[in-house]
Amino acid sequence: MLKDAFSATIKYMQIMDENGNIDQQLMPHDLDEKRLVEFYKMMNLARNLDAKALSLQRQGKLATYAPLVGEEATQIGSAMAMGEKDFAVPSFRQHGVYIARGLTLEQFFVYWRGYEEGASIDKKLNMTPVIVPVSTQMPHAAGIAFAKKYMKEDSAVVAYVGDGGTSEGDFYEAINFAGVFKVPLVVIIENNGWAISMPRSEQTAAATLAQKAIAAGIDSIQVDGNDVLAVYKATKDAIKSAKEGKPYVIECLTYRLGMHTTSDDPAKYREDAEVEAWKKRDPILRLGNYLRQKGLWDDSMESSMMDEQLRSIDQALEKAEQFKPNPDSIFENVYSFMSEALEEQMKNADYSNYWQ
Ligand SMILES: Cc1ncc(C[n+]2csc(CCOP(=O)(O)OP(=O)(O)O)c2C)c(N)n1
Ligand SMILES: [Mg+2]
Repeated sequence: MLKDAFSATIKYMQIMDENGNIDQQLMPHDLDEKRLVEFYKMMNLARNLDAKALSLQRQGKLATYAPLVGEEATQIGSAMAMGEKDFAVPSFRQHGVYIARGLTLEQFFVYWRGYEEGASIDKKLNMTPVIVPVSTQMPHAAGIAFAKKYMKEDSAVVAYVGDGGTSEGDFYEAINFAGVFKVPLVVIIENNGWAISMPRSEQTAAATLAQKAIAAGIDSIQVDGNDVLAVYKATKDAIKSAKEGKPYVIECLTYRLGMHTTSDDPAKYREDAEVEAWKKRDPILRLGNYLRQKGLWDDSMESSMMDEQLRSIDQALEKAEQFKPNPDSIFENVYSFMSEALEEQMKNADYSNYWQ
């Protein structure tokens, strides 16, 4: 006998196409015009902040930085679908998620100027700091989700991982755990086409990254990651499902328009034509065109938004540049307690040349 033991399909969702046409049946009912304008402004703020960070890094005023440009819809659409009590576990490129969830621009700059104080995130914001080791945030996210369930909190965990990150053991372990223990975990795969110089096509032979969830027995979907409406709806639905004991994986198809980090030069390994093709699918232009067609946006609103955002970015930077950490902090937060050896070192440390 030979019969099908199991079969599955992966659905793809897009709500707003590249010409601004909306699939009305899928349009989320809770999105009014005001909210769409908020999405647009937040996506722009993320891009403006990103451009500033890149320019500061080039002036030697910021540490190595991973730009988000092109990935705004994936980050803002998912972050805006979360409630205050939900918990975000970003990786290292999700600056849009941080600011959409309330991290101040000043703290963003403090962190990327190299001060760990920037990583000490207000507990009320419910999110972990930047995590650079690829995919190591995933078991943490599954563990936090387990705690949310155990404590019976009305909260889902939304974790972010790159296309490359889905090849790591940590990714599989996390989704396997989530499936077994039915924890409220939503995984956003931010598939931006590249893992440094490794294209998605060479990353895995799997046809979609969403289908990796099937092996863990959890539901998944692939969405147009440059369509903020599709990302929003998928995340909102997934959070609801996760809270009901059904974790979820969402693969967002987007594109890294910039370099991997400021220490990378993508011209060495990818064609300009590919980048140009994706620029035509710019998530901000797409929503902007729609808002203009609907009479919800115009040139004067655009220029006052830009002025306001650039001003607030400059003001935050000014404050962040004045930040002076307490040198003792290099000894703190290494362990949950201070060991005798560390205490001794702290006592004997000489900071007299620290600020020179
Ligand atoms: C465990 C580990 N291996 C390797 C690296 C070096 N590294 C940093 S980012 C990266 C690629 C990540 O690609 P992806 O998951 O697609 O995320 P993206 O950078 O595209 O946002 C690699 C290999 C690392 N930080 N951690
Ligand atoms: Mg990637």
